[in-house]
Amino acid sequence: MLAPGPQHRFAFGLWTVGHPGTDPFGAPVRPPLEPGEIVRRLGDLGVWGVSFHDDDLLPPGLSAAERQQRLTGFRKALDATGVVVSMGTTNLFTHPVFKEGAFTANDPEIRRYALAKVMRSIDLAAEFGAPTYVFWGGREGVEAMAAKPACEALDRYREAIDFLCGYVRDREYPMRFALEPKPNEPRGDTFLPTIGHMLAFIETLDQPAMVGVNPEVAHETMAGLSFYHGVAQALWAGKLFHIDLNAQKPGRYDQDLRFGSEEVKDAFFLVKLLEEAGYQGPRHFDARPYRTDAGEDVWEFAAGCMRTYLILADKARRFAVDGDIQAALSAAGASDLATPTVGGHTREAAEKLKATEFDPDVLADRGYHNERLDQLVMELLLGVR
Ligand code: GCO
Ligand code: MN
Ligand code: MN
Repeated sequence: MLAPGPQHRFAFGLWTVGHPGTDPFGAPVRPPLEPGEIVRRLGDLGVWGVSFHDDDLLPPGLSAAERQQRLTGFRKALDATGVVVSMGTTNLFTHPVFKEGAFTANDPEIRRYALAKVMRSIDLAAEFGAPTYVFWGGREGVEAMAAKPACEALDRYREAIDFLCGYVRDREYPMRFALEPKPNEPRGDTFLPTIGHMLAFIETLDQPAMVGVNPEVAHETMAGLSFYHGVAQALWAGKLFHIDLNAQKPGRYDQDLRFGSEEVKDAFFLVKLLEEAGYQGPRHFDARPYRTDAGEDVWEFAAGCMRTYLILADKARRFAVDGDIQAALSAAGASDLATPTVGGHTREAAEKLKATEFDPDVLADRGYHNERLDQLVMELLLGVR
């Protein structure tokens, strides 16, 4: 039950297990891993999918022969393991050219360069059959507020996504886009900072149906928001195309910790939500091993992400059949929320409702027993039920 397999649709980015442990204060602590080797090791662990930035698979500056060698090695590892490419994305943040932005750079030449880089990267992702293409706006933001008119920046952001939707349609790639919000880091403020901002932005696009979101645990948590509620709204809107799973302490820099290693109750309700909603997309881990760890521990980290997910999924199944929890849910009135309030508006219904006599004091008398319910959840998670 706790052994990962392709049916679980677990996926990792090449840059996650491959992360060398650099941080703003420290040098690499782990040697680079070759993409083919990453795929083989992930395949051994029961991972279903792998994702990459253009520069992860093909670092800039390779000769034509080196490029070919890396592509062939990657392809062979995919074929040998059955691991699929579940997502592609572009590095629009490392090179100094993007220091002032990519799609929202003030310099139109840099914006055009960014679009050209993305189109080449989309071609690469399509070549490997990636059904989803992610856009994380790493450098799309600003420190000096005066330097970048915010509404024009959104115009340029929309222009870029519209142009790239047009590109994918013209090429007839079976690919959808997933936009990934983040409130800040590396920029002082990032455009489209939360799931809610992103959902509103998508509705303004030329092709809203082909664009959804790729929310990340760490990012909503950094903003002090409930990731669970953000993901629920994305699911409700039919826009959860992809998800980045990791862990994060609130109020910190983007920590990208092993899934479930912080905020366990939040992680539980997230897994419960994804499983019960029948989410079919990748369970994609965008996390990195602790900088203290090296060698084989990288694979402990990857296995840990999946094991915790599966443990929490099992807890969600127990939640559904636990008699005490179900009784506490009834006492809380949880299932009554599914009952429509009044139905659609008619003049008669409105008049009837206005004429009804309510006694708010009687209605207010009821207690909802939420303490008991929450304690039962804690005991389930702490392993005593
Ligand atoms: C981050 C982001 C990235 C993106 C990745 C894919 O905070 O660094 O989460 O890891 O997810 O670039 O677009
Ligand atoms: Mn991410
Ligand atoms: Mn992140």
